[in-house]
Order: sequence, then structure tokens, then C-alpha cells
Amino acid sequence: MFKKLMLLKIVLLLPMLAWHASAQQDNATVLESEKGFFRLSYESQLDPIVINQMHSWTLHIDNANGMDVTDAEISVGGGMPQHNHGLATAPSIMAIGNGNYHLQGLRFHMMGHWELELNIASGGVEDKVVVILDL
Ligand SMILES: [Cu+2]
Repeated sequence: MFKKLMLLKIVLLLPMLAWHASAQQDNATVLESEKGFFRLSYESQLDPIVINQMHSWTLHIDNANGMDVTDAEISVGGGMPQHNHGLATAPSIMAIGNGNYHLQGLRFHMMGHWELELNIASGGVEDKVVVILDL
């Protein structure tokens, strides 16, 4: 009887896992935060990303247990460290549900090495993801 229940649980769980995986974007890039509290996946509206074009990204944030983080406070920063300048724009972030966030107003204004910093706070912890882009 116990075995049967276990099997049933696994069978029930499988479609949920598959659904969760397919709910994330196909072309998304997945990155772990520096301290391991969050997993960020992002998909750019512009693919490939080209310079000088305003565009948005869709982010998805999971915690270390793979649960959607729906209440994250995210701040965006970064720039080109080798040129000593920041972003050309002031992007904004809005939660759109199910652990997804709309990152709006990105524009990379020159070719080269960019680092986009996302500081994520939720559940009493703060962590950072640095997205490296070589444009
Ligand atoms: Cu530059």
C-alpha cells in the first residue's frame, strides 16, 4: 500500500514539474545568484541584443527550493566597468505574477563588455546576480 502511494505521488508530481519547466521561456538564460539564494532566468525581447535599441526583458526568479519568488524587490544597476560608466538608461522593474518580472527601458549604447547587476531582496535575504553581456 505504501509503495502504491509513493508511486501515485511521483506520477502526480511529474506533470507539475514538466508544467513548471515549460512555463519558463524557451530561450531563457538561467543564472544563480552569488550567495545561492535565488535563481534568475531572463529572456530579452531583443534576441540577439543589439546596441542602441530600447527594449525589455522578462525575468523569472526562483528561490533555492525552486519556488517562484513573487515579492522580490529588485534594483537594476551596472554598466561597462572597463569604461567606467553606468547604464545609459534608468530601467524599471514590475512584478507580473508567478515569479515573473518585466524589466523595461534597457538600452546598451555601445559595443563591448557590459555587466547588468540585479540586486534581489526577498524573504529577509538579499543577493545579487550579475548578467554579463559581450555586445
Ligand atoms: Cu562604454
